[in-house]
Amino acid sequence: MVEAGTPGASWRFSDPEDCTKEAQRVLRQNDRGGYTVPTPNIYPFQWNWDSCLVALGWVTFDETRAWQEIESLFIGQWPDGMVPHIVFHRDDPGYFPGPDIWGTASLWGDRLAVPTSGISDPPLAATIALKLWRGARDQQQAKAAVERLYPKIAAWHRWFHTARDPAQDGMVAILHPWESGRDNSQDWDAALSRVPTDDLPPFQRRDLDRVDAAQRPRKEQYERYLSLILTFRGKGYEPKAIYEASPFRMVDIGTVAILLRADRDLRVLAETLGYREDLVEIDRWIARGESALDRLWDETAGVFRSYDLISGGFTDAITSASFLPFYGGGVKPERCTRMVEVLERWGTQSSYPVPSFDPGDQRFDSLRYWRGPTWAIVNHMIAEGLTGCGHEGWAARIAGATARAIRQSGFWEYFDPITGRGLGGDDFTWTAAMWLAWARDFSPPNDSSEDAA
Ligand code: 9WN
Repeated sequence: MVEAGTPGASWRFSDPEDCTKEAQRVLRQNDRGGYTVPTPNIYPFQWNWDSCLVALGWVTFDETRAWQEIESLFIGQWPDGMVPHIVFHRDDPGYFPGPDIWGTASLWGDRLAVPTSGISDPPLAATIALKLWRGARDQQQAKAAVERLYPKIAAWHRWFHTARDPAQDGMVAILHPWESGRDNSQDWDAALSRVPTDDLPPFQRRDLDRVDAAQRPRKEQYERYLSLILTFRGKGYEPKAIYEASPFRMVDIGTVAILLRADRDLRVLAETLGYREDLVEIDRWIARGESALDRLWDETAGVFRSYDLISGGFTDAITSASFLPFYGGGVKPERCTRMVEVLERWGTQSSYPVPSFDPGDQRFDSLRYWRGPTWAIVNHMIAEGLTGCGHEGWAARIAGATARAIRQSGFWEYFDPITGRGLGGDDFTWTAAMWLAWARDFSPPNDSSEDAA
């Protein structure tokens, strides 16, 4: 069992430079040659949105390696354009559900280079590719990488806008909580309760060998995660069949916001590469995304919310993803102001914002994964979006709190937003990457005293 990091009288890293060296060490340690595992003990494969965000860490000290991180992800791309949330480059018994449960290895004959999961993840690749290209010291290398990546990323976006949006109205659906990256969020409670759990084969979770059960999803949730996989597998992962069969069909506000931003960034890539013929299709995607975002605004709560396509209503949760439209961009100023008011309230109830769930709601749980803890990657996206709409003060506050949690506790998967205690897996790649790419610039100066917080 991993001992979670507790902030003590002294910081784990009193000197930010030591923190930077350690972050680089974590990335190198978790490098498997072209891709980085999130943390070896718990997640021994390549994860999709992890890799995209981790590239932002790599680029701070190895630009070539950053491009590899994105390119290796597309080794797992399906012929229909879908980019899976896990790529199983090598087998490893340390994770459940592994490639045997997903059963995708023979699905596409020899058209699939490696086994993968059968669902996707929030699409960050276009945004990260554009960012890497803009900041590249080696412009020749960057342009060549973007030229290789562009058609693959465009095919992935096309898959989201067709397979997951049959109504063609921008309400792009996720069919499994894992596709949001926010697995056990309160956003999914009601929809998950519709997922049947009779006739499940016995299974053994591996996450609880390594992490305290109080910090992980519950058994009832794992049963439903597995049930959905087996339903999709039974239908050969055929997009129309699984869309119709899934009792879980949710418009995740996080995915909609990230996809909208990614479509805008894909448009810039297309224009810069001179692919003007693609712009009409991308503009259509952007218009649909903007209209969906508008439908997901809850005027009463003053935030965006996720939506249940089966029950036909908003979820009853306000989560950190409700703030990701800042990252998506284009939120009207009056809505930004309302959202910042909600952040203000959350900020009075948590010293390390942004908690993954409303700290004023009785269902808030400061330890349990996506039901309360704060995550560096989500904080990074929210802060970047806040800067883009003129709320630099809040952006700096979130960055400073993230830097403080890391320097006090280390590179944990997530943190208690009340105490800053590190939770989940240690030596976590994307937390180290967020330090390198962003949080370190907002860290207090070298000082070992608690007052520096
Ligand atoms: C399921 C790898 C991934 C992240 C997700 C996070 C967690 C997996 C799990 O770990 O999910 O995909 O087994 O718990 O929720 O966001 O990409 O770090």
